[in-house]
Amino acid sequence: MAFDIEMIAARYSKMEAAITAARKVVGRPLTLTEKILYNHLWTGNPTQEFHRGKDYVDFAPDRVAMQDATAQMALLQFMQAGRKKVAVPSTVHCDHLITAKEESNADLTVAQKENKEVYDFLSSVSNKYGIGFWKPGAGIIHQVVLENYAFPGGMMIGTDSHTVNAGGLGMVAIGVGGADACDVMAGLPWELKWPKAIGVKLTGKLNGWTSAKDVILKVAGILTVKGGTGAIVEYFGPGAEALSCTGKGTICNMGAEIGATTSTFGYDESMERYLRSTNRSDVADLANKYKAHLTADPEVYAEPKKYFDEVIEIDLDTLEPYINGPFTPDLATPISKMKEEAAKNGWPMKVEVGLIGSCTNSSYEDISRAASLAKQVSDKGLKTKAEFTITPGSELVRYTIERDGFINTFNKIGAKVFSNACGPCIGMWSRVGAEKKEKNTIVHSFNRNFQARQDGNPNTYAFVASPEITTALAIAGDLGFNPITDTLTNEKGEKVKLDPPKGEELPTKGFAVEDAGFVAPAEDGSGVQVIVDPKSSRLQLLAPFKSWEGSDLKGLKLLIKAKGKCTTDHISMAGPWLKFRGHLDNISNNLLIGATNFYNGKTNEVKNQLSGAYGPVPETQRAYKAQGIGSIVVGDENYGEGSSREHAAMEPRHLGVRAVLVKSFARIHETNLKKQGMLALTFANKDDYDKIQEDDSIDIVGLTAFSEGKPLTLVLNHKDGSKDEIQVNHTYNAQQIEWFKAGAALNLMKA
Ligand code: MIC
Ligand code: SF4
Repeated sequence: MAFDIEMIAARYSKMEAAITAARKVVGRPLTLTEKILYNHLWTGNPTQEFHRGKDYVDFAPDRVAMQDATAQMALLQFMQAGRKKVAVPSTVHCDHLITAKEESNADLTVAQKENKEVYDFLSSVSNKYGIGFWKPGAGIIHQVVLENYAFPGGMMIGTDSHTVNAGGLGMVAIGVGGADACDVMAGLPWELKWPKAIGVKLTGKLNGWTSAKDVILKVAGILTVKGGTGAIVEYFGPGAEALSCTGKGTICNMGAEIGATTSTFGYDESMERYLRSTNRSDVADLANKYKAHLTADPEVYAEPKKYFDEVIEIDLDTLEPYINGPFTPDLATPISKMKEEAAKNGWPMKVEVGLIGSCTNSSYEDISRAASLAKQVSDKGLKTKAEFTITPGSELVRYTIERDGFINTFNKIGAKVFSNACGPCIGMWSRVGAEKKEKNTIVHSFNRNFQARQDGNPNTYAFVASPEITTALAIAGDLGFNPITDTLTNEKGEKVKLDPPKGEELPTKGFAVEDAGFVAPAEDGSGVQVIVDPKSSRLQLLAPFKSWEGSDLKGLKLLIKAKGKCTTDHISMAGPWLKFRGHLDNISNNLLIGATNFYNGKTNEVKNQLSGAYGPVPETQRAYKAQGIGSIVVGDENYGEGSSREHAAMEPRHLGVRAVLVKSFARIHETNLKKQGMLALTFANKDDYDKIQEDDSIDIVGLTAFSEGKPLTLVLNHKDGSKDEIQVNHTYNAQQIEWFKAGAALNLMKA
């Protein structure tokens, strides 16, 4: 039986009335996304139409999921809200803090020891407040959610940008910062700007070497890392129905990389099969009953251009496998062009490591298809040229693939099987030799490949591909190898070709597991004690941020003018810093250390305007803080892309940065800044970025009349005594302005 089946049944029972009312107010057929959104309004059945890209709307999500690296901050905030129990079903998943080094069991034992304090904290908070706890080794949040909690037509939020994975089971699942999760767990509404709608029509059928991953690799190439901003992507068409449920999950998962709010698919037989195979026939039966409401109205898919703001069509019959990268997930190269592109750009051709798995690509189907390639290594007398690693997405998948002999097959090609955890994907990878910073190439089936993300080495060229292509390239050890056309020379000197991968969507013998890793919370947790040691380096109770002083901000120093890509990995690095995710002061020592300083092209070296000396960003900012001087951060396009980590907003807030002024923001980061009482501003004229000088003292004018839709003015006081005045825009609504005034959204909740 599924978890929380009563909640699911209750949600389904409201669908008919909500959707009928929505059709009436909107006056036309509805997309699936619209049906789900209108069925989750905080205020109940719709009485007015909401406008895409304009209206802020309050929602009532069905559930909340948190992973350990972000749950710490989310729960530290929740503890301040003074509630007894979470208001909606919620879960915590221990997956981000396990370093991949030797192999799964050994690594897990080390992690349990090293992170004991954090795991104890998370499990006791979960126990106290009625939150389901998935212990270390249980699996990666999104895979576990897909296997246990996602349901067609539902809405959830999660403190991780890849929460969107649950779109593979027809949900609207959205990544948020911990403060948003905290609101929903405390029984408050969750606010989102009504999204725009992108439709992706899939025709044909995957074949040969192509897999679901290639769909999203291609879409990323078309839309780029910014192209999905503010939009929900809805996939449909005969090609969509022909995909497996987990393949749909892969596509939705990596939709985070195009900045999309989320992606989703209509309910179909692949979802029914997946629900039944994961022990949720009760959900499948309910979904079958309400089928018509769990997909768009037929008119929409018949004439998509009338109902979506943008429509993309992809023919799966002719889709080629793609390899995306290096350093950005949207640089898409079809496999047939890779040899040429790599040579042209000087990308290292030798593949050192192939890594499969992660939250987006570790389904039974993925693993069985990759294993069919690994099997050919001995069958054809080949030798695998690169190292090869696997990070299974969950214990359910790991146990089942072991039973079915796949782990054995991978072991035969010298693979390392890491824990069911994020591992190398998030930089928790103790890669031998990475400290030498040599130029080298790796290929993986994860979804992010920002510079230095996997192994901390800025000279690692990381490429993203399907598990099948990753395996083939690891066998060949060559980035330019195209398994569709090229041959390999085996140990006997013969030329051999790899046969296209073959696999099974779901295990014929069914899934199996001994201990999936779930710990249910106490019925009554009021007696449970949550202990935070005041001397801890890993956990720190939060002190409230100060409220706004009631005046314009004068004499802010420019902390850094960041140049080019500035993702949350640049603002608050993961990997070795993950251990401080529960300790705001300690993690603040990584503030913006990865961002490139516009004035000298260097990372972590900015001018301290008080001393004139150059030094690390966190130190420089601490010097301003010590003098009670505020500062401002300036950035480029899509600032804060990538993760949902609110540390990227809390650290600058904690250290006394007052505003972040950029050409454009990524959605989650912009909201995180607002929630923490910061000013998130954009240039009205993007060229004004060039007017910001290194020694500027900056005034923000207009705050006493801060209101929705009204730009603010910035006065740039240059060192030579001259001045520039520029206009800056913001997207704060009335409620969000109150957050700014109170010093943070949390301060209002407590008031
Ligand atoms: C990621 O893939 O970058 C992460 C680590 O899962 C993040 C969350 C985090 O920073 O903890 C995400 O995608 O939101
Ligand atoms: Fe973990 Fe990577 Fe998935 Fe993020 S993208 S949840 S780090 S496996």
